[in-house]
Amino acid sequence: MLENTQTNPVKKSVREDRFHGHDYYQVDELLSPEHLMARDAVRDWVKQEVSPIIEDYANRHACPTHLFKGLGDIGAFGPSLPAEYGCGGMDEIAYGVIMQELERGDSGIRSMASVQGSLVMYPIYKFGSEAQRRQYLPKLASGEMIGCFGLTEPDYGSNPAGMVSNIREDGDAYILNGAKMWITNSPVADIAVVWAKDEAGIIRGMILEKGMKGFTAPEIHGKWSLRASVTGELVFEDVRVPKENLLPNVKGMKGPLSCLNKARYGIAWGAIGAAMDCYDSALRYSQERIQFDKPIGQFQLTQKKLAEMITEITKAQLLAWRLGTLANAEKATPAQISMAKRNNVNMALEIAREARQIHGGMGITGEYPIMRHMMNLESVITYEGTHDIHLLITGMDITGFNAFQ
Ligand code: TGC
Ligand code: FAD
Repeated sequence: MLENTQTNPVKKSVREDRFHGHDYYQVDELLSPEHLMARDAVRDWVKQEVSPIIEDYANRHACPTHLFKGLGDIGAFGPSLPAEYGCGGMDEIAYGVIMQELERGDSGIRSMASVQGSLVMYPIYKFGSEAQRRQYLPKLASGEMIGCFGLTEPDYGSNPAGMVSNIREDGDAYILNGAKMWITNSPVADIAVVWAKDEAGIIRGMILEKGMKGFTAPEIHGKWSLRASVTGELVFEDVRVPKENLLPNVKGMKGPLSCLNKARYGIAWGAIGAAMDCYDSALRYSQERIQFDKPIGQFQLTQKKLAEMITEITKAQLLAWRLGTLANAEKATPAQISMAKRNNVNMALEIAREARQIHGGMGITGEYPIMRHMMNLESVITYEGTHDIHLLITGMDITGFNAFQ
């Protein structure tokens, strides 16, 4: 008689992380030694620092903020920004594989890194003054300082151009009023990159520091998704923002949207990590779980699920890798990034659902990572542009008709 390995979900235990990567099409051959080294280093770090604690933090709806320093140490913040500001100086594929490994651990951990690197450090690097770069980037890269990005408002999510947050000039400062909603890391952030309209209605970016009078960041409680990531609001009541805190080199929606390109690119890779973790767990479970005196992996219906999963993961890997080569050549278009974000996140969510089925009842417990990934991915498919917004971006690109107007 074959032996079952099902464990008791009621027994409190730290799940052993038995993950290993999957590379059905030898995509590793397309990666450089530097990419592989970065990937493996982050994979090891996730096994040591994230896997043993993540289920507990997610259960408690608490953010493991102590990991910010470790993320800085492994170079997860701004890996493709220049080394002269304390950043990684690597290419876009290295950034991608790092996001993949972090999200393999948890989407919330990847969120910590992608907000900090793509939505806070990138705009400071791209649109900031030299003084702003020197003041903020090294501390953000090391994890000594935490940042957040305020674009979404309570009444303007998919349509951020409608935002009502505003600034008016007052001597050597701007007076900021308004509110932002759903802001990753806001309650723990030292600085916030905030987008608001000036008196002419033009969108401007600025850097706010914690402690500025009239600036608060209350936490949003009760999320059933991304429970290990902290989310909050940003509230501005006559906040006096010194003029030197304005990002001088950008005006209009292309400012925040350029940052989103970076973050969406990272998510296209990150989602592969979550999918791989679900597949890896389901494959092992199918080989170990016995029903009708056979491993369930011997049933054709289980094989169909697993074969479809690895096919979709492989397609997503190739899409991400090609997007990475285009990004390295500075040729990746926003619409190409939208396609990869939309496809890969949806793929990961579908795989999480199928993997849950393969785990049977055990799939709903914290003994396996599946349910946590699945719930996380419900946010990932919504933030950084919803699934349908990305479809409409592709639609606009191929037809030439703008469905948003
Ligand atoms: P539209 O009128 O089309 O364009 C305005 C200006 O922006 C330019 N542009 C872009 N530039 C760079 N990158 C892009 N992706 C761009 N898309 C457009 C455009 O060329 C134009 O430039 P100019 O010089 O002519 O002024 O813009 P629109 O206001 O109609 O917006 C279109 C739409 C719907 C696609 C856009 O609003 C959108 O993407 N909406 C989705 C909102 C979104 O993604 N929000 C994300 C918030 S941040 C977040 O979720 C963080 S989660 C982080 C985590 O925890 O990981
Ligand atoms: P809505 O825009 O109200 O959309 C609701 C539904 O309507 C969606 O299904 C959408 O696809 C659909 N819809 C809207 N417009 C159209 C249309 N034209 N055609 C067809 N369908 C449409 N934002 C930040 O600025 N910074 C952050 O750090 C940040 N972190 C986040 C963290 C989490 C956990 C979450 C959940 C969100 C975060 N966001 C952040 C906000 C996120 O980007 C928005 O939730 C997202 O852009 C969608 O906006 P909304 O929630 O207001 O939905």
